[in-house]
Amino acid sequence: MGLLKFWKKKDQAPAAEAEAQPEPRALEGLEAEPEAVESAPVPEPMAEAPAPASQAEPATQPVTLPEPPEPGPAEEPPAPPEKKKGLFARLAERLGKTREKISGSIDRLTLGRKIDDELLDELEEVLVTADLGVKTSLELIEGLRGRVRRQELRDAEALKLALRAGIEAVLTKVAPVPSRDHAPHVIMVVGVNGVGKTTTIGKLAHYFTGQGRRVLLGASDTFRAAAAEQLEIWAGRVGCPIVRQKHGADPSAVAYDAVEAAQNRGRDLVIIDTAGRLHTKVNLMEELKKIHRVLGKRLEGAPHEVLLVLDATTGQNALSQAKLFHEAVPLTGLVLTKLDGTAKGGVVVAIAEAMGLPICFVGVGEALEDLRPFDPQEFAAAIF
Ligand SMILES: Nc1nc2c(ncn2[C@@H]2O[C@H](COP(=O)(O)OP(=O)(O)O)[C@@H](O)[C@H]2O)c(=O)[nH]1
Ligand SMILES: [Mg+2]
Repeated sequence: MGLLKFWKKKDQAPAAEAEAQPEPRALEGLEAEPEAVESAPVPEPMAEAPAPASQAEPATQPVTLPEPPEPGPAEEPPAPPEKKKGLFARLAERLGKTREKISGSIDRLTLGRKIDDELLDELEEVLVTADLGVKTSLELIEGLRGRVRRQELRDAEALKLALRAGIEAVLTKVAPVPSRDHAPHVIMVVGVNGVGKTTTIGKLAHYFTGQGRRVLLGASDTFRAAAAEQLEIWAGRVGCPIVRQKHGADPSAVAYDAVEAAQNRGRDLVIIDTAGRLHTKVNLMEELKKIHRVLGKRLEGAPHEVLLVLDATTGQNALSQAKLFHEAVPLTGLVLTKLDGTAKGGVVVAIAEAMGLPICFVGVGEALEDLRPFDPQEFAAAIF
């Protein structure tokens, strides 16, 4: 059984969490200029083996933060079946723009028209503009042509159902994550600046803690000023320890120390945050490779997962990012964020098809509970 299955095992609905979120960050591309923090120490050229934390700098401080206060007695505790329904309704609601783009366009397109080849050509265009990608859209439409000619799909509803099944099939084709049996399990999280890595890590920590995992976070984005503080805020919300060093420290050393701390403290899941931008793109990729290598030195087989976080609002651009990161570190799965408030949710389908990687989680908002294990059926249902 894959880890993905494990992730999906318990579809829990955590307590609502609506406090202030970390500072919003602008989305920036890989090519972006270096961050304008003049006084910031430049990350040093990295030594192969990370120096023991005690050598040059103050020791890495694993900080155990107090458990957040238990929520008071809920006034109307929702019954479990309702809760489940509520979550689905919520996903459907968050994906409203994508649904409007795909499902709404099909309604308008088919209004008072015969469903024929010509209509299918126009439908293909709709799918492309909904960011399903040219190749995927073409394949989906070709899959429908025979049935349309045989007049099996006579109305918009039948057409949508067929398309939904096609999309589900594309999403389900994706390989499951191989199962792993070890502790701590190490997840390295990568992605361009502003896609939502740190936020996602906070949500992941919350999700896994809810599953009874003992999580520890590693703040290896030492490049962006205040990145570690941002992660620390999330750790505080979730109530899990974090390993961090000062701004500009060697990210690999932080990652190394995080795994060590997890081993010493009996934590069974380590999630490592990384930078999304360095002085150059080459630097960034080299740094990620090094973190990957150093993690493996500390613990054989680590990192067990490398999750790439992609911002769904960037549409097809996400695909080129995925390819770039995949060349640097072997990705094992994807997390798509910001599916709320974008009409480009169809990019999920394009990416799943192109990368052959599992989409492990989707982010549908900024709060702690706005991360969901990805479920192809549920997703396809939510966009139709
Ligand atoms: N609407 C929405 N915003 C998100 C989501 N995930 C992250 N964000 C926001 O995206 C911004 C950048 O997030 P951050 O975690 O700092 O990105 P990082 O640079 O990749 O670490 C923040 O304002 C987050 O609140 C999501 O699923 N939906
Ligand atoms: Mg970050």
